[in-house]
Amino acid sequence: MGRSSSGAGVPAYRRGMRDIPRSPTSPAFWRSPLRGARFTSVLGLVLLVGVTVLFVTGLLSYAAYNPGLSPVNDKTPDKGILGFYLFDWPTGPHCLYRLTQGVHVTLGVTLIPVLLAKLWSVVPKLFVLPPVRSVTHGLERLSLLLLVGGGLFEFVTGVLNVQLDYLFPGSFYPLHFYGAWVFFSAFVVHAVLKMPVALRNVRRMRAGEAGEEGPGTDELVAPEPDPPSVSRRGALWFVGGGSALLFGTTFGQSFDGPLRRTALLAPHGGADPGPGPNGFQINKTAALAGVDAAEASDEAWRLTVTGSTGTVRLDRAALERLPQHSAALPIACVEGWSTSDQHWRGVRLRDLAALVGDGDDPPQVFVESLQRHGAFRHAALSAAQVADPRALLALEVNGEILSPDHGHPARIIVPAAPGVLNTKWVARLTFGKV
Ligand SMILES: Nc1nc2c(c(=O)[nH]1)N[C@H]1C(S)=C(S)[C@@H](COP(=O)(O)O)O[C@H]1N2
Ligand SMILES: [Mo]
Repeated sequence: MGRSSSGAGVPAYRRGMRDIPRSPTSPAFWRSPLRGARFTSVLGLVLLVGVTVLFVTGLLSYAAYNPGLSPVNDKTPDKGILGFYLFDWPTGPHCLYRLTQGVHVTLGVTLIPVLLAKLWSVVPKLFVLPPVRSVTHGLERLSLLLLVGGGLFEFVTGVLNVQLDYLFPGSFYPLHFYGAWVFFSAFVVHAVLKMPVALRNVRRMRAGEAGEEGPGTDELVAPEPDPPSVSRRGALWFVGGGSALLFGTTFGQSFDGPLRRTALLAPHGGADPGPGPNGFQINKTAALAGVDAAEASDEAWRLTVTGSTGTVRLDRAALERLPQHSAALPIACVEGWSTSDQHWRGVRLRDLAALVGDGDDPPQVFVESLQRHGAFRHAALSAAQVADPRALLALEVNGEILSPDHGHPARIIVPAAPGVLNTKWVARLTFGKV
């Protein structure tokens, strides 16, 4: 091992007093005394738990979009057997999506330092020669390619989507969805192969055993390490500190008020919502969505409702004459941010279904906004969502008329659903369609 393995013809340069091979394919090129199976094992076990939670909450998020109501909500029509697990997203508990998606995004951000440290800890293996020693070795390396590539892809697309406000509105869902399956499949193979060793390493470490860690037994350990500037334990604390910092500047996005201001890394939406009853997070302002103020005025606006017995058109006064109901529900965005419960007031979706002959066993509904361009101006709600007594076409929030940015004259609000289904500036409801 060591210098001799740099091989003939590999140039060496001098750093301090020692010759260091210039080629990363030589084990002696890697000098950090931190690398070793134990360091890698601790990070690996953290990721085992964390990535599994990310995968499950991610699949849940996909189910929450009502992908069965294709093609309106489903952006992944070719999902095939990957959709085997899908189920009808429930309408309770009312903060369900706030919880699952808050965990998904905040945990994903928090795990970034762990992922990077884990990759750094095994990077010498990438350069091992010969690249393929046998068929099994080749297959193992191929699975690592999917693992590392898939993992980086999922983290990068996730962060871009959160930070850059739906960077790829149409294609993010299929990309992140298929990527998740590739990544997680490779992850399961890797975990099954490595978990016994990782657990043994961590147990030994906790028992304080010196063990026989060294160049001979542990291929991650540098054969000729530089003198340590920080202990392994110190390095793990450093990674944990990075995660704690990201967590501390992200989790506030799931709350209102002063806590939200601690969410320095969270996206802040299209506008400062300001104070007052309408003063909670805004995803896209009326101006950004290109909603015409004249069209959305109480005088001009009409709601068109279609169902089995035909179509009715209602103006605001007619809607206000229908029974008004209240529901305390949050907005919970796929980007991970959410609000606390807001007090919405308006007409029940099932009462609107009853106006057009669909009151007894309300079917799903296709919702269309005044908005003419851009994503999220349509949504499909399931029959269970229409039937829920808390599902409203809201006219007011927190005791005040909806502001233009929150969807005046009327918006959908549904318990436990992702924010993207809570269509603003609603113009048309078609029951039984989709
Ligand atoms: N017409 C329309 N409705 C919409 C959207 C939109 O872009 N256009 N964005 C949706 C998304 S992604 C979210 S998270 C919520 C946010 O609601 P808020 O801006 O009132 O907080 O509105 C939803 N309703
Ligand atoms: Mo959203």
